[in-house]
Amino acid sequence: RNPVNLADYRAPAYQVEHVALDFELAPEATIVKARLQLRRNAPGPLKLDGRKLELLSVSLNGEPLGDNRYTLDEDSLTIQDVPDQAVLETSVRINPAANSELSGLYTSGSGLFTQCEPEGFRKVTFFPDRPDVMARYRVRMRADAAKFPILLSNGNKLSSGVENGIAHAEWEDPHPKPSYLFALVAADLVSLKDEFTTRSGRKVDLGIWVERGDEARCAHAMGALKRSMKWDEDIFGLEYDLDIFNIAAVSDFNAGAMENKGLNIFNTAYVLADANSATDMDFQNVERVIAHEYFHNWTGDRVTCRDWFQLSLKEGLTVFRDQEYMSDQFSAAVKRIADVRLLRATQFRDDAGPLAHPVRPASYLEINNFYTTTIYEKGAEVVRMYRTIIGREAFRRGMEAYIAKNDNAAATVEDFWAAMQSITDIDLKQFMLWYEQAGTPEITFDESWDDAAQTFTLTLRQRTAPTPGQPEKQPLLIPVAIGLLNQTGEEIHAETLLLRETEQSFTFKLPQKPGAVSLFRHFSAPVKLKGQSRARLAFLAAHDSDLFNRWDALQQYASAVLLDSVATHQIGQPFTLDEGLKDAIAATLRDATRDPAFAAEALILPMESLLADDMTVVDPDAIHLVREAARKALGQALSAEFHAVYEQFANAAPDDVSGPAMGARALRNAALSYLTAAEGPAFAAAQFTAAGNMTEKLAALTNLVDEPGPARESALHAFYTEWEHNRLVLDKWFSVQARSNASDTLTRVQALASHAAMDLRNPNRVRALIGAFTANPWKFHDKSGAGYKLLADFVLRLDETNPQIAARFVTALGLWRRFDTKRQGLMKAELERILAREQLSRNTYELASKALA
Ligand code: HT7
Ligand code: ZN
Repeated sequence: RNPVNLADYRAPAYQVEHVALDFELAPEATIVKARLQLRRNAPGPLKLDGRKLELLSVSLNGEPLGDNRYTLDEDSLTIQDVPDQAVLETSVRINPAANSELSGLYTSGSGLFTQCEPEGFRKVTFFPDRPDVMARYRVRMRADAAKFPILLSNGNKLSSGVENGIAHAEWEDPHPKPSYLFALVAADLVSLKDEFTTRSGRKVDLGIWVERGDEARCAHAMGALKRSMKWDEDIFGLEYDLDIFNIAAVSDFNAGAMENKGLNIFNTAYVLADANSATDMDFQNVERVIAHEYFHNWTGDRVTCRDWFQLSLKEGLTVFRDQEYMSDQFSAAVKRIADVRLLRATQFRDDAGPLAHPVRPASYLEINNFYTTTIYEKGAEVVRMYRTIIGREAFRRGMEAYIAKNDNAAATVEDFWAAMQSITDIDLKQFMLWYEQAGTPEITFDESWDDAAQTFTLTLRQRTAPTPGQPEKQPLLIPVAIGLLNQTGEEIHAETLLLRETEQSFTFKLPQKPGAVSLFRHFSAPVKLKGQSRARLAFLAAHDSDLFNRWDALQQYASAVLLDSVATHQIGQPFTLDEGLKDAIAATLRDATRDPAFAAEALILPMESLLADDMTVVDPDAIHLVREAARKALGQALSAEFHAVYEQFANAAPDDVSGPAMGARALRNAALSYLTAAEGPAFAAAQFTAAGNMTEKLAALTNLVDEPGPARESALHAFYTEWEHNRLVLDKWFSVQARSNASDTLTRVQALASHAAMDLRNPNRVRALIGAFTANPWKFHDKSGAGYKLLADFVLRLDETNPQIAARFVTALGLWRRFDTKRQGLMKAELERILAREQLSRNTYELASKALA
């Protein structure tokens, strides 16, 4: 198990200028013939990656090669003495039906699909499967026309037809691309078609390919695709560059979607949506993922990554672009709140544990383990900071420079940095540390007012705690957006400061002493700000004109008082509701009409996992009991206000998925959660029966499942009976039970693990049960250790069939050091049990061993 190191990067010995692929497709035995036109690029033998391929023949410049001319091992085919220009032809047999890893060519339902990022192409044919080898592709396919009438690949279609019951098609992609962007689909699908005309007049045929019967649920995805195409032209001047853009949906998929050139392949969960079966959140996820994959056409496909260490170059940048797109479609403040919520709940956690790694890692055992929130979400924050530091206009020019300079090439994060530096006088040298240093910086501050000089001085300090392999940290370049408010909350000054030192002071000449400072407005850097007083937080929660900080101040205030209550609970004292929290929630309800979506966010108390992050020794039981007690006490104390909001926002049409309608439903459902806590399940039961769409239905069910009894059983039964034939909705049925607070959740999850509808080959179903269960801290951390055992059992079962998915679940045990000694022992024992398994995958081995280190 040797790590791959960034420092060992070497250019490939050969470039592939052109590749012709010929597929005789059949589920159990597919023959792949490849013809590679090679050109020498650097010294060394020709090394082709290949895994689980049965080599049938190999020839060089038309001459068959005997097995004395090459070396073949489990992972590669190496040929010495290849001329500087050569044509290599190989023929291999593969078995897609036996491919349960869902990377390479695999079967899903009755179709054949590929997933090649990051290293799946090597399971299709022998090839230098690395992103800095960019080739032009021509693809021919043949398959049984009865089972596989639709044959798709990248680029433009040259021909297709049926002869003697055999379907055939030929595709050509004019753009050079790395092998990870190759895609093929052979299936019995139908399509929703549309078209888009680019701003320079290119007519693009759009197709979304799904199973028969699902066409009616593709309209939202198609709308999102067209909106994304237009937005990228308007905002970044980036236009689509082929005549066809296809999306194919597949039920069995390891991730959300894949940006293959001209043929995106999507998890059905991010394509199919109608109000009956999909929640508002699902609609937004479809919009976001469609946009994300479309935006990769330029940030990923046209400009790709030199090696996988640069993964955030495309992923961080593309997440940033999809965040901006979503922010333009809906409310910018609410979008920022949702993004920061996610960052804190996932990336900040990872950054504080044994799996912490920089945005550009220096080493990995298994690249599939590095599709993390650090690469994606922190990577997006890093891109956002460039913009905050140099300004919007300069950033846009920097993007143009980056794309112009690296078009059709494989780039590094230095190339992105250089493009940004090329258009600004601000010295960005220090900024590269954001890519190299792991960990979340902590910021503390001091303020002073000089009455005589009428100056206000703000002193900021930064510190990043040690992370694995990085004991010492250097100070980062941190943009700090601030607002100075007067005593009544009006803004008297706003500016973005650049913090470069470990400690640095900034002085402002002001007409009056400020009442409060609002720091890190719109979350201008991914840091933890410490040391704000409760009085300050309450003031900002009521007055800050930066909506993000107004929300954040309330969250920080609520965290502080709930953590106090946890401490009180631990010494056996009863819960009492903090008056300040009650007042802030009451104010939010009073103000709700102004921005219902914002109010809905502000009403959600800090998540249990977030409260846990601020405890030295996490006490999942106390955290849960206190948070529930607060919800109940608030529901009781503000009963009339919650009832009023619940009634007032009842009028959104069930199939209206506009921002205001979604905001109204979100607010109403937030109120429902307090009302259920305070008054029992009657409201939820009524909403369940009356629900006009899935958002209302699922919110009602979520409240109902917390209480064992007939109301819960009949709702779960009705939901199952209505939706048992819709896989995506059935996933919700699994999740809602795994997230439940009910006393019997553990035994129910155990039973669901062997339910007839549980399907280990389907990652969505596994995530619906096990992913949701690990996101239920109170139940997962049950002090018996049964939750840990259940997880480890799943990891070991899944590791045999789908190591990518298995390994992801190991991270749930990664924070074992944060718990009491009993839980520590139980979690550690499960990690050790996983590691003791012989023939553990590299994926699971890497994460389990790092978690224990
Ligand atoms: N770039 C894509 C990543 C992806 C992926 C990674 C590992 C295994 C399966 C996968 N499917 C897709 C998706 C994206 O970020 O756009
Ligand atoms: Zn992506």
